[in-house]
Amino acid sequence: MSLDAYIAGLPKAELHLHIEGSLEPELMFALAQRNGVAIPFDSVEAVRAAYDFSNLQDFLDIYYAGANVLLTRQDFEDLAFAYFQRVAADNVRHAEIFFDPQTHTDRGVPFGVVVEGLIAGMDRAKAELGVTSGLILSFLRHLTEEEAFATLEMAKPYLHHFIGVGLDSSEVGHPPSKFVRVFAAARELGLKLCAHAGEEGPPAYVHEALDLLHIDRMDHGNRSMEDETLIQRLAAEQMTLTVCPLSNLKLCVVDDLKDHPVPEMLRRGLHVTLNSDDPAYFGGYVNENYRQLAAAVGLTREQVTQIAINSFEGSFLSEADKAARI
Ligand code: ES4
Ligand code: ZN
Repeated sequence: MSLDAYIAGLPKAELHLHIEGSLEPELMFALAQRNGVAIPFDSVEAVRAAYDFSNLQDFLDIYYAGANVLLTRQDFEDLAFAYFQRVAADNVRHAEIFFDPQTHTDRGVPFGVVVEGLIAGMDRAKAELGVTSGLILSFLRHLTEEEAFATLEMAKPYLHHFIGVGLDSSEVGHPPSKFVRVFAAARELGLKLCAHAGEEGPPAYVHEALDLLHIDRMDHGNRSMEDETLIQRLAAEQMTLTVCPLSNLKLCVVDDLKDHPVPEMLRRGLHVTLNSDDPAYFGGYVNENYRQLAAAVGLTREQVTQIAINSFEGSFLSEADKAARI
């Protein structure tokens, strides 16, 4: 069996996925039409041609613009279900998905509309596809901690729908230290904690995510590899890293997949998982991330298997559920 076929057949969990980043151009056009929202593109091809980024901010500008077509509960349900349909074909059996409430509430879309729509899509995915999932509320780090607190307040009536909080958007200039209090408040509410760290930001931001936010899982973490003490610490703490190879390539975090840090991360005993981040924008879902990275750096079948096991181990499923599913 080829390695690609082996990857396709492996049961996997996806732990780093922004649901707004799974909005394919075809659905963007359909929702723009359904909602009477203007978008600055003539065709699906023109949208895809615009997806040429030189850094994170380049991408974020287009990603937030794309999200403008999402208005109704049905839009969010359709968005989520389309993602689950696509990844069921990749044999993703469980997904823990981020959403950015502030991207929607700041446009006047009520918090409850977003959450109820996403949950409806997740419930359908479980019933119709057998894919389980959890929802992670992510704070936009370019906004203030006060605004993050306001978002957490809006989340309180829906708390049972969330497994955790995250921290995303523009990293450089917005260190984890900015969000210490709101992360402590989220933990008090029983939520797990994730943060994007070391994607573009320096190793000092990764230290802050560990020391000040007390995260349970790290998103990206690439630049940890510049700091020997950090590498040893992440290994000792068995911290799960949700690495996103095609995202890193498209956002120029790496120049070439051949230079991707995953092989070194594995050699150093880090708990690596592979994920798609924003698959509609970065050119591939989970299996494509496994395949392209494996081909570029020469991952073995054993390494690929370990990464898939890590994806369940690093999930926020209960220990009993993990044991049943690995
Ligand atoms: C994101 Cl790749 C990435 N980094 C930070 N924030 C994000 N939000 C959506 N995708
Ligand atoms: Zn991300």
